Amino acid sequence: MSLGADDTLKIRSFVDGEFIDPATGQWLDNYDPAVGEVYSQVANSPASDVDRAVAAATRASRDWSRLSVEQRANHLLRIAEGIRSRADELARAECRDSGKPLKLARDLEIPRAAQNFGFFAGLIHGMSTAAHDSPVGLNVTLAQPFGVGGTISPWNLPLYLFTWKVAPALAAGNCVVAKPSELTPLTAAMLGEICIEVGLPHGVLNIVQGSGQVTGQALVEHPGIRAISFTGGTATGAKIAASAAPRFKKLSLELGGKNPNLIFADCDFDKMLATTFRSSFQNQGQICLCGSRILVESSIYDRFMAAFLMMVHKAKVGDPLDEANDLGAVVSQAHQQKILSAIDTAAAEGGRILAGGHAVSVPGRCERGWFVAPTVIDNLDQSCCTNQREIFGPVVTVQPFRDADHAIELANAVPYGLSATVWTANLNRALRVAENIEAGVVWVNGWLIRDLRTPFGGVKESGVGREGGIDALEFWTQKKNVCFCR
Ligand code: TXE
Repeated sequence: MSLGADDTLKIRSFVDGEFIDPATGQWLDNYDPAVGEVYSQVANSPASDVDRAVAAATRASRDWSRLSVEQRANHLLRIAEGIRSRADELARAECRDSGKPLKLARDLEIPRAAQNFGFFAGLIHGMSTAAHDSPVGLNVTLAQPFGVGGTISPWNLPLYLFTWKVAPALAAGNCVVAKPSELTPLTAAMLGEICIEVGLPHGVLNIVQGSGQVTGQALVEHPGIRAISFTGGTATGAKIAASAAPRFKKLSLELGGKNPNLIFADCDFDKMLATTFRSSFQNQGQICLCGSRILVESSIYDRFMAAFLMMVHKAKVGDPLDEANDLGAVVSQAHQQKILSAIDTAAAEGGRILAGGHAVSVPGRCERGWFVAPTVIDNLDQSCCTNQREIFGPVVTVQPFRDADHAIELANAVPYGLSATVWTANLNRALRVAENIEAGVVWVNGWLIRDLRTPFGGVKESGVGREGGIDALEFWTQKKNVCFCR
């Protein structure tokens, strides 16, 4: 990264250990969503830059895949340390690039980015090789890396999700060509600087910056990349799957969600209320795990609504640098418009907007930023558009349910199946509900508790494949059986 001739910050691709200009000379404007202004430019790397990155990764992969587990783990640990040593700077960069509250980036996301490398550095020590003996042969099953892996990550948790994909791919012995979102490219570029600082061999991690249509598509189509891990919207996931299928690439797709939050009358009300506020509005609702459909047992519906609305009305939306604010800006003007138009649709469908429902103007430095008030809507049927489509903003709907069966029916009546939250003191019921909910992740009496050893992913239109723990290392390797014949 450096300043261009016009003094604008230029965010370049990182290829073979150095930062390069896009071969076509094309740059995209990059905005600070909290102030609504361009503050840098990001390379829109064409297919030829992706070629360069894949060639560098292919060269590097010979040595990288032959390193001992300790040597590879040490490189990952040095990256983790490099992230920690620049944590404050990274958190500020993430806040500026995405509009998210600084405290969220600083306390959760950047520490987790470092932890992703540390975790997989540890986990590879436990990778084992299976052997099956018989009178006619001894079979040894090798788990071999692909050579070069591709990763495509979104803008909502930029460095957190970028590293969540890159770390296991590298740990398993692959070199990587990684594409961050063009809306939030900055911290990935800083990670490139960290790779230089900690002496990661050239070509092991390459970061191609650019749009999905240009750079992302080139990465998906590249014959040198045999496995791709993607997190983003369901529509983009479908496009990627359609490009990858005829090329027989291995895919992991983490897509959207429309997650239910099931609240039974016997729950710990105060804990549920505080957590439900977070699961609704953390990161302005732009987390695939946010619970955007709140389902409440009828007997406590009025009590819940009164208490929840009081919290929502008190919530502070504003400058993400100000620690007193609960919500920052949404990621872009286009995304703000998408959220506001989803709220209009909800009103047209007969929804009652009980809180929010509008953009927020923030005086001072952020007066032109893109903010949306936390919004609560009820009086909508499960089948309406609002309750079916992902909004990915600070917008939740609330619906009453009669009993557990009704709650499960409502929970499952969407095309998605990423996560769910169940609030009840009755653990038998919690287990039955959890077993019957169509989701890859279910929390009982909590939310967003993530143990990196556990599998993470969705069912139905929320994706295919699992990330996390040993599942991630399995994704990034392919099995080869070698039979020593007797
Ligand atoms: O994401 P995209 P968008 C959902 C959310 C949001 C919607 C659209 O509902 O409103 O998706 O968001 C790259 N080939 N989520 O359009 O397009 C792109 O450059 C290869 C849920 O911003 O999915 C970026 O790096 N790559 C979600 C990444 O895909 C392509 C997080 C994600 O962008 C590509 C984000 C292509 N043809 C949005 N087109 C979650 N699951 O957490 C785009 N990309």
